[in-house]
Amino acid sequence: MKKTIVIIPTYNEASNIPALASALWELDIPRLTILVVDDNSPDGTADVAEDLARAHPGYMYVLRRPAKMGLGTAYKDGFRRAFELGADIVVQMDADFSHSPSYIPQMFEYIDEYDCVVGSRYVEGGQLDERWGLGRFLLSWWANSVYTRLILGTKQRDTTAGFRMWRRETLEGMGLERIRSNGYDFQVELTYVAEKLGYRIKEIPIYFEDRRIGQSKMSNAVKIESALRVWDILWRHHRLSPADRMQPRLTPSRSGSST
Ligand SMILES: Nc1nc2c(ncn2[C@@H]2O[C@H](COP(=O)(O)OP(=O)(O)OP(=O)(O)O)[C@@H](O)[C@H]2O)c(=O)[nH]1
Ligand SMILES: [Mg+2]
Repeated sequence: MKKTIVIIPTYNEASNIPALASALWELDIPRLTILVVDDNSPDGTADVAEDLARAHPGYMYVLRRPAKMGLGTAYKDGFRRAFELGADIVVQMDADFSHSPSYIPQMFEYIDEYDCVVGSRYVEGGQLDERWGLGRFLLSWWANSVYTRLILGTKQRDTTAGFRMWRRETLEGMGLERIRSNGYDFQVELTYVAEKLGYRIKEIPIYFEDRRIGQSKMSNAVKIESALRVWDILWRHHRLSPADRMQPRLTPSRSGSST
């Protein structure tokens, strides 16, 4: 049976984690395991997650990092830990309910046929929070679906999507050491590298709800910086081709998981 690990990077998400964990376990996906990657959140997110880990042994893990070090390295550390834990399927999602767990079963419908399934705001049927005004929507749509795609030539419409399901083999083939972005652009870099390496990506439409509780961490300055970094991503990876996929390594935990 496949082992699914959902990685949730957190910074001050103590009030979201228990409800999100319950919602994920209620999906009734066999062996669904949660890995929280916390950057020493002052609100004690890691302690809350560790209480859950004690109450649900083997289904919840907490990776504590010493300080706020950014989303990109949080995911890279999380992916490595997920491999060690024997993941066959890895899901990336935010802690704040912008990514509804209810889409995960739908993602599973495509993960045999595709190398990665993306919860997308910008394919037909996808939607942003109704509270977004037209200006905010247009700016986001333009940045994700027009600007970035024009520069990188990617097919994926939601280039900064943070809700994705990966096969382990895909993530291993990506070569995580090549991914260097750490902010919003981290997701863009994953998109670009995956496409350059010829992986098959399926976007499914999602309704993206604004965070219900907790504080926003992504400032406009971060967004602008990420927009400029698209050029760096292009420069570093434009020569990649499917021949540059890394060979998946058979780690002991992986062979253990298949028994
Ligand atoms: N470990 C870790 N997690 C982070 C960091 N920055 C953001 N996160 C988490 O990454 C996810 C996405 O961040 P959000 O703050 O929701 O970003 P956003 O959706 O663009 O903005 P808001 O929802 O308005 O805050 C959330 O689960 C955050 O807690 C970081 O530096 N380290
Ligand atoms: Mg959010």
